[in-house]
Amino acid sequence: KKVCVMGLGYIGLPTASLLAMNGFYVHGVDVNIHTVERINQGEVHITEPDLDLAVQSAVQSGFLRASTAPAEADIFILAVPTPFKENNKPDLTYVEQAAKAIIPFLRPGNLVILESTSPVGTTEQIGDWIVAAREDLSISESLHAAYNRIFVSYCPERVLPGQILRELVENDRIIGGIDEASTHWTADFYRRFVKGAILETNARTAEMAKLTENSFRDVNIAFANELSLICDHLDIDVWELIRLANHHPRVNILQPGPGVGGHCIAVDPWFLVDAAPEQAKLIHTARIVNDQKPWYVVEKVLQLAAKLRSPVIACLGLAFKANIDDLRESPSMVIVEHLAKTGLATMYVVEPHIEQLPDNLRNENVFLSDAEEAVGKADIVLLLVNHEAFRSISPDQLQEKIVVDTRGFFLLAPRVEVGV
Ligand code: SAJ
Repeated sequence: KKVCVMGLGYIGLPTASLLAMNGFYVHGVDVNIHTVERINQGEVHITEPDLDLAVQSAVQSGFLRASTAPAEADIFILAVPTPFKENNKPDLTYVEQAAKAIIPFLRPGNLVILESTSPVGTTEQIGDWIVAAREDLSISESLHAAYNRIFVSYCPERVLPGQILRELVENDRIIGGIDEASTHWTADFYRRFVKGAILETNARTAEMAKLTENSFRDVNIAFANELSLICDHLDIDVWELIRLANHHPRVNILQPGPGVGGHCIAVDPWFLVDAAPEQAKLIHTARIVNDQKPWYVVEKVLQLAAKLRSPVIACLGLAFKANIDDLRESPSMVIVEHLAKTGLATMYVVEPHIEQLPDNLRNENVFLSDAEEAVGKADIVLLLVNHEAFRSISPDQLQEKIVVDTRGFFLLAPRVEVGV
C-alpha cells in the first residue's frame, strides 16, 4: 500500500519513517523545499532521539520519498500544525491547505486520516470539502454510493517529544471515523504498525479526546503552579509539600515550573474554551494561571536583582522542557527575554542544546555560556529547565549564590528560593 503523509514535522516525519520501516511506500510532503531536500538525502531537520537513523534507513531502502507536492496513494495522513490565532481561536489554515491539496489526487476507496490536533467537527469538515470539490466522490455510507466512496477519520497523535519513535508504536490510539466503515478501515491500518490498543469511536469524540488529554495535563500543572504561589506566600517548600501529599494513595500532583510551554498543552485547551466558553471555565482559568507563571518568576528575579549592585544572572535552560532543543513557546524564553530587555543585569544564558542565542536575546548584556562559567560569575542562579546536563553543577558551586529554582532541581542547595 502507498501512504501520502502531508507535513513532515515532529509528527509527520517520524510517522512516515515508521510506516516505511513497516513496508508501506511513503510519499512525504512538506511545503518547505529545504526540509524535503534534506529528507531525500536521508537527513533530518528536527532533533529527536533515533529519528536520524530511522529516516536514513527509510530513504535508503527506497520506501520513503519526500516532495513538495502530493501524489496518488491509498491512504493520506494529514499531520500539519494547528496553531491558534491572537484571539485564541484555532487556526485551521494548514489543515485546510493540506486537505485541499490532496483532493485532486483522491480516488474511490481512498482513506484520509487527520492526525493534527483539531477542534471538534474538523474531520467532518474535511469530508465536506472533499464532496464539495469532487462531484465524482462520496462520503456517504449508503450502498449505492459505495463504488465512489472516500473514507475519512480522525486519529490523534499522543506522542511525547523526546520519545516519539517509541510512543508511536507503544501508545494506545483512539480512532474516530465519520462513519463506521471509515473507523474500521483506519483501525485495521494502525494495527499494522501500532502495538498499543486501538480504540474505536466516532470522529467528534476522538477530536474531543485529544483536547481533553492535553487540557487535563494543563489543569493539573496549573494546580501545581498555583500551589507554588501559595507556598511562596506562606513560606513553605512546595517541592517537599507535593512529595508528601503524593504519598496519599489517591493524590498525584504534577510539578510546578516556570510556566507551560510547547505547542500542545499551552494551545489545545484554548480550542475547548473557544468551542464552549460558557462551560469551559476551569480550563480557561488554568490557562491563565499557567500563562502568568513566567511573569511571576520575572518579578521575583527583578526583586532579588534590585538588591544587588550590577547583578549577574545565570539563566539555566531555554527549551520548553528538559532534554530537548525546542525553544518554541518556551516560558523560559519569555522570562529570559524580558529580563534581558530590562537591561538591569548581565546575563549568562546556558542552553546545552543550541549553538547560538536566538535573535530576540541578542543584546549587549546577554551571553551564551556554559554552566561552569555562568554559575561561577553569577550572583543569581535562575534554574529554568531541568536538563540532565545541569546535574554537573555541584552544591559547592551554588554556596554563595542566590538560587531561584523554578523546577525544584537543586533541592539540596543552600539558600534556595523555594516556590517560584
Ligand atoms: N510541565 C510542568 N510540570 C509538569 C509537567 C510538565 O510544568 O509536571 C511543563 C513542561 O515543562 C512543558 C509543558 O508543561 O513546558 C508541556 O510539557 P509536557 O511534557 O507535559 O508535554 P508535551 O507538550 O511535550 O507533550 C504533550 C503530551 N500530552 C500529555 O501528556 C497529555 C503528549 O502526549 C502529546 O502528544 C503532546 O502534548 C501533543 O502533541 O499534544
